[in-house]
Parts: sequence; C-alpha cells; structure tokens
Amino acid sequence: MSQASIPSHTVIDEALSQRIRTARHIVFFTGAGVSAESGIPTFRDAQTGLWAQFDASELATPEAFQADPALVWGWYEWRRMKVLQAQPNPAHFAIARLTQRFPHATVITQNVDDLHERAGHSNILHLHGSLHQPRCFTCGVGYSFDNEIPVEPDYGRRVEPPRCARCDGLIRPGVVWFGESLPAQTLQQAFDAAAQCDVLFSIGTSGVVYPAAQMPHIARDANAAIVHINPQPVSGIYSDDWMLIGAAGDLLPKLEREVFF
Ligand code: BV8
Ligand code: ZN
Repeated sequence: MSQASIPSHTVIDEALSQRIRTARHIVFFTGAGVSAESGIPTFRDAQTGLWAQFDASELATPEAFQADPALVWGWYEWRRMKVLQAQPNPAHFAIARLTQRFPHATVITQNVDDLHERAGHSNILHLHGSLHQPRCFTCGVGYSFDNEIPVEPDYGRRVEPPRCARCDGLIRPGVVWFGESLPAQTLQQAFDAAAQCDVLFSIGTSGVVYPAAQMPHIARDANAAIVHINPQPVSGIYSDDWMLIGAAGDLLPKLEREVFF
C-alpha cells in the first residue's frame, strides 16, 4: 500500500459495499466540509469583512486572543451566530442514520458546531472543542450564554468578551486553539476507535491539522477501508483508499441508498 495521487477506487463499487455491509465498527471522521452545505464557512474559505486580513489559523490562537480579545471574541460570536442560524444538512442526517446500522459506530469531528448532535447523534467526539462551551481564560470555570442568538454583522466587529463571575478573567471560546493540547481522553477515544474500526469515512477535511489528521492513517494501518468524501481530490491519500469526489450532502445519502437499499 503506498501513497498515490491517483487512487484506484473512485466510485462506490461492490468491494466497498461489501466492506461496509460486513463492518462491525464504523468511524465517521469529519471536518468543516460536512457543515459547508449548512452555510457554515470552512477554514479554507477566505475570511470576510473585518477578518479578511487574517488567516483563520492566525485568529485561532491564545496569542491572538490575548493581543486583541475583542477581535477574536467578535469572530467567534459571528461564527456562533452562523451556527445557531444554521440547520443540519443531508450529510449530518445520513451519518446519524448510518451509525444506527452497525454494532459500533463512532463520530469524530474537528468541528466546533453542534450540527451532528442536532441531526440526532449523541456522544460525538469533539477533538477541537465546541463554540457552545465558553470558559474563563484564567480560572477555567464554565460560562453560560443566554438564549439569545447574537446579532453580528457579516462585515464583522470587535466584541468585548464577557468577564468571569469568579475571578473577573476574560471569557474565551471553548475551542482548542493552535498550540493548545487536545482533550486527552477524547483524543484517546478517537485513536482507539480509528485503530479498531473496519471502515473509516474521512469527510470534508483538508487533513492538514494534527494530531486529528492522524485518524485515517491509524485506521489504514489497522487494515480498515478508508473512504474520502470531498469535492476536491484530497492530498496524501493511498492507492487502496476510496476517493469519492462530490459534496457530502449528495454522496452520503447516495452511498446509504446504494449500499443498503
Ligand atoms: C496540538 C478549533 C500539542 C478552533 C482548530 C504535529 C503533531 C502535533 C501538532 C502539530 C504537528 N504539526 C503541527 C502541529 C501544530 C498544529 C497543526 O497541526 N498545525 C497545522 C496548521 C500544520 N496543531 C495544533 O496546534 C494542535 N495542538 O497539537 O497540541 C501541541 C501543543 C503545543 C505545541 C505543539 C503541539 C491543535 C490544532 C487544533 C486547532 N483548532 N479548530 C476553531 O474552530 O476556531 S483546527 C481547524 O482547522 C478545524 O477544527 C480543523 O481541524 C482544521 C482544518 O479544517 P478542516 O475541518 O479540514 O476544514 P478546511 O476548511 O481545512 O477544509 C474543508 C474541506 O472540506 C476542504 O477539503 C473542502 O474541499 C471540503 N469541502 C468543502 N465543501 C464540502 C467539502 N467536503 C464535503 N462536502 C462539501 N460540501
Ligand atoms: Zn475565572
């Protein structure tokens, strides 16, 4: 098995259908692309408005927050508004239905939205945290948003972060920033699922951020079938992988029909 730019499987063939039908443990590993059809910008999408001058990975750091808390908090409040206004799309619903068909199924997401949960699947492994669980930057105590959807202009603005009731520290987003460690137990559960699964779907991710991007490699090393779903060919895939070119919202319901109906 070797890295290849031209994968040998590019359609849902009988070999893949058989691997899926006989699987005992399936893993769905998702990135921002699975939420794209819900209207949530991906990390690759250019930033807009006030944040157009920044790459997302420059804003998603503790240093950026400490340097300009209102700029970073405003960005996350705008993103939280987009998520609260969004609905799960057919990809989220197909994943939730498909997980019911296997003795063991694990959803590992890099996303910080709650669209997988709202599509009806619980105990999602959030490797990079959640927009909905802010906490104090200083003492770590949790903070609860009110039930209002923030009203943030698409051109962006600075928003002063709230203060901690306990220590008056700044409230920060409940996400994992670049340079921060992932939640150890969640990461270990994800590694274990990848190492034990029979099929791993890697859906809507550019696969450049580590250690999350290790998941397909761990599964492949354990002889799982690896299925990439992306409108663009994904770099760094292997000749035995399946590369299904298309939108997750189209391909996952199609795969469900072709394999199970
Ligand atoms: C860490 C939360 C230890 C915040 C995010 C090697 C080992 C360990 C660490 C490193 C390493 N090498 C480098 C590092 C450091 C760094 C890293 O990986 N850097 C990269 C840039 C090289 N990693 C870290 O810092 C991690 N921490 O390792 O801790 C440590 C501690 C101290 C010092 C060193 C190490 C923490 C990383 C977590 C960062 N937080 N998110 C927030 O959301 O604001 S990452 C963020 O970007 C996402 O969560 C995601 O993980 C990542 C990439 O985004 P994707 O989900 O892939 O989305 P993207 O936009 O890139 O791509 C979308 C894809 O969808 C595209 O392919 C597109 O074609 C496709 N698509 C579009 N439409 C559709 C579609 N697909 C299907 N259907 C569609 N309709
Ligand atoms: Zn505090």
